[in-house]
Amino acid sequence: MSRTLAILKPDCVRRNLIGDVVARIQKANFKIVGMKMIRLSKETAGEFYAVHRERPFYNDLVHFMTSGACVPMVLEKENAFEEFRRLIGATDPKEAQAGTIRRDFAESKQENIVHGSDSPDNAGREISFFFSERELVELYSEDVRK
Ligand code: 3AN
Repeated sequence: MSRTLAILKPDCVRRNLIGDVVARIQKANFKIVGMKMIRLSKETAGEFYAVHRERPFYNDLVHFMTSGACVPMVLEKENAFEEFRRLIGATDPKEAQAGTIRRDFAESKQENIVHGSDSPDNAGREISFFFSERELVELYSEDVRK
């Protein structure tokens, strides 16, 4: 079992698509072990996307990611990061395969509904960027009602 970080981006939240996207994620058998709603500051969004600092779209990306609420989630599945990248599809929704989340919901390369970590190392880094260990649910420990 491995974990990956997903972020439902401000376009997803603004367009009332949280439920639709979460349904796709659950239908694909990911287990949600962490989830919250946040509004990113310019500093936090800039730090999260620091690898893209030199790219021409960096300022617009930070502006977009701070434009409304986001929903970061920690997802668990075998081969989580690969499986999730497959479920969301290519960065550009026009290039994303039929049936992927971005193909079905996204409007542009920038406003593309959802983020997914692109390697196991980045998944680890990105999960700890948004969540402390105590915010993540232990799904497989004993039933807490007992
Ligand atoms: P992905 O999210 O598919 O891993 P990255 O990591 O290359 O894509 O890019 C991070 C984010 O930057 C994308 N999710 C998208 O919002 C934005 N982005 C990437 N490429 C472009 C582009 N050419 N024009 C505008 N925004 C872009």
